[in-house]
Amino acid sequence: MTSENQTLATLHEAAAEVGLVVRATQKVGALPNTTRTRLRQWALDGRAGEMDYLVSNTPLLEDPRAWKSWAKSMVIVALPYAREAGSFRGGGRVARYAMGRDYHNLIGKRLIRLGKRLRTAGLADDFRACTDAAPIAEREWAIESRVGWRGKNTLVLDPEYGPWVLLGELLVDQYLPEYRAPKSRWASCGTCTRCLEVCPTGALDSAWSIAARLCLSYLTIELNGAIPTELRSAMGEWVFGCDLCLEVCPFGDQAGDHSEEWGRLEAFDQLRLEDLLSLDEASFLQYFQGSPIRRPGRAGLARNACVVLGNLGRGEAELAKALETHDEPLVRGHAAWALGQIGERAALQARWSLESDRQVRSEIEAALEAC
Ligand code: B12
Ligand code: SF4
Ligand code: SF4
Repeated sequence: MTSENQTLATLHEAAAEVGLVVRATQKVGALPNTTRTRLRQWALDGRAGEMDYLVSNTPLLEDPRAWKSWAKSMVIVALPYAREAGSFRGGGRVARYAMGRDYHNLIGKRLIRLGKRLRTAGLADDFRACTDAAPIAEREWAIESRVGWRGKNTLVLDPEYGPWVLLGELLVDQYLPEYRAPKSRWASCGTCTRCLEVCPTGALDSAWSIAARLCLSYLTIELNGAIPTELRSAMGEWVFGCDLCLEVCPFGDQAGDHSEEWGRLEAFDQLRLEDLLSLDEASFLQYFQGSPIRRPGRAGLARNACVVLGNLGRGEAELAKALETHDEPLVRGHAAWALGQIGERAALQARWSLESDRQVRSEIEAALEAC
């Protein structure tokens, strides 16, 4: 065995020991010029919404050495997570990646263990585990290294699991031999446009590019303030994230069920959407411990639940109580909108003269006009 093959064998073995499969190793450097230009243009076009970190991180995204000057190689992993569609008890859909353990923890910890093993084997000294929350253009690197190809929904499509894979990388300070899957496993979207057609907000306004500020995943998870009124109906039943452009992708049809590995958060069987409106901070943190659902915070999740209840036309009593008593004006405002959708004038009128927050008052007025 050559020393390069020996190194790769050690790497694959170490990865298997920590529950990962190495999909590629790649030399770290600047992304190709065309990709860098697209990244910059995307930010300039205002498609990032409030995610300013994507815009300010553009130089780091273009070349990981601007972030970690010691980085020489990148090990890329991709974990399948396909599973049954998820929801809260009685409805309110949740993106499948969030139905079980938080992938940031799961992949992150495994990558750290891999890094330690590489250090012991003399293949790394410094290393950094990355998954999602790091200034790395993960899909670009996965595509560069042939882990998969770019779908029109902008996601990396894996030959086996379609869009149902989560990506992670380990940056290391030593050169590892390059390893890539053969390109023969690649396919392409061809004439398919299912994801563009199914997107309820028009976020996928052109193939291979997303207006993130319109995506339900952004609106329900990343956005801090009010959800723009004109997009609330398009949320349908989605209370956290959205999987529509993954569910329609034919490359995901044989992705299998990986729920056993990821587990299932008990809160989804215990809580109804209505219950989210009255959670206090301590119970919110307890129910969603170790879950990505914590990301929008207690108020953000209750805000989303109000919109979905309005769309489903249920939960009048809980919405009226939230309008009257919720400590967050953001939630009171969205409860007002939902009551307007359901046609509950009495609750709106009763609150209008008592409400002191200007934004909530204008939500009540708009809701009264809408009923
Ligand atoms: C910000 C972010 C979001 C944003 C923006 C999404 C996006 N598509 O960029 C929001 C909040 C909307 C989001 C949603 C989701 N996300 Co997200 N997200 C990220 C994050 C942190 C950064 C992505 C980024 O930099 N976007 C910036 C722009 C510039 O990317 P872009 O629109 O794709 O632009 C490129 C292309 O348009 C391309 N391009 C444009 N025109 C053309 C033309 C041609 C011919 C070509 C070849 C290329 C091309 O050039 C641009 C620059 O490269 C990554 C993790 C990471 N660090 O990379 C995860 C990540 C992309 N998300 C992920 C997931 C799972 C999701 C969701 C499925 C979660 C959910 N169920 O709700 C949805 C999917 C929505 C969708 N269709 O993308 C996974 C995707 C895994 C995969 N298989 O690809 C990632 C990689 C996280 C991870 N570690 O696994 N996400
Ligand atoms: S996740 Fe939903 S809202 Fe976002 S691009 Fe896909 S279909 Fe559209
Ligand atoms: S749904 Fe069709 S167009 Fe969209 S990513 Fe999948 S194969 Fe490509």
